[in-house]
Amino acid sequence: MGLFSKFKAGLAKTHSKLVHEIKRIVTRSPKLTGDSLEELEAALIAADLGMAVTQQIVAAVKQAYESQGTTGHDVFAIARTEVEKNLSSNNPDLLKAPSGPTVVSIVGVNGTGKTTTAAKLAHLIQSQKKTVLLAACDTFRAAAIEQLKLWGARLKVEVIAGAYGADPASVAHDAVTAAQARKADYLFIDTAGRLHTKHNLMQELQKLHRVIGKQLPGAPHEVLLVLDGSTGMNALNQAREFHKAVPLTGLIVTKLDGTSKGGMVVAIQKELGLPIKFIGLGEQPDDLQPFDAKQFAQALFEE
Ligand SMILES: Nc1nc2c(ncn2[C@@H]2O[C@H](COP(=O)(O)OP(=O)(O)OP(=O)(O)O)[C@@H](O)[C@H]2O)c(=O)[nH]1
Ligand SMILES: [Mg+2]
Repeated sequence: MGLFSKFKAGLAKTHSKLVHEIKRIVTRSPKLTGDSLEELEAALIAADLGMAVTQQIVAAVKQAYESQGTTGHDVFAIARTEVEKNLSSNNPDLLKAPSGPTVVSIVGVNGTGKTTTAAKLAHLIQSQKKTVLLAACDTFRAAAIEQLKLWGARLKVEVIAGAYGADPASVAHDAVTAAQARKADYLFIDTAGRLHTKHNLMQELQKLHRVIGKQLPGAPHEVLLVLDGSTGMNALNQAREFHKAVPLTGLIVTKLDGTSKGGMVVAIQKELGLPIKFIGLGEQPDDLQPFDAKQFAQALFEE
């Protein structure tokens, strides 16, 4: 499947709801009266595009109608253009350290998809013929280490792990040592789920980053926050709080395949200005896509 087909398939729920709603609105009232503009606004908000972007789209539709008279088709094109505009500053490329392993710390609240995403990233790097290691730094949740080891066995990626209850920072330290010894290109660190409101757990994460930063200057080179796409605007708060505690370099939004609120990606990028690096569109290793603004906008609003 090509990249765009994957975007389209993964975002099908959001797409079909949006397109269905917009068609219903413009078919019933092709002239887009005040009432139908309000309905358009409601449909965009329901897809979690956020107030700012929604109002931008509605204003652009209104303006187009006033200046040239608009048809249903134009609404889709206008929405696409506006969404793309809001995402255009986004740079999804993973950083590469100038020398030595690039260390990527994967953080987020419980259950957002961190472990699965770490495995998917390892798979992606492998497919680029680069070498990769995984670090099992969730030493807290039962079965978390086995979960990552299973992924490692499935993908044939080495997993550096410690014992349950071990200090995650010491496991991370071991993993960096291993990554340096193996001359690995990338090391992905799977961390335990933690609530952004739990001060001691955020300190634990700061310590982990501090320890590997001393060991390997520049590490972690990327700190990626994994957000569950179906949690809607609550994700914004999570991102703000994590960013305060451990400066983030980017975001990954998962589970977009299971929600009709995929517009939250646009709202989040607009609000936070942090790059969306990848989106998760399923549970398989291949279901992680580097974020592409143009294709994302198209996948949401293609008629
Ligand atoms: N449909 C779908 N499911 C996903 C995606 N990403 C992760 N999942 C599923 O979400 C569930 C939780 O994923 P994990 O990777 O264990 O989440 P986690 O953040 O590591 O969880 P904790 O370590 O407990 O905090 C699993 O069943 C995954 O298969 C996605 O993009 N789409
Ligand atoms: Mg996990």
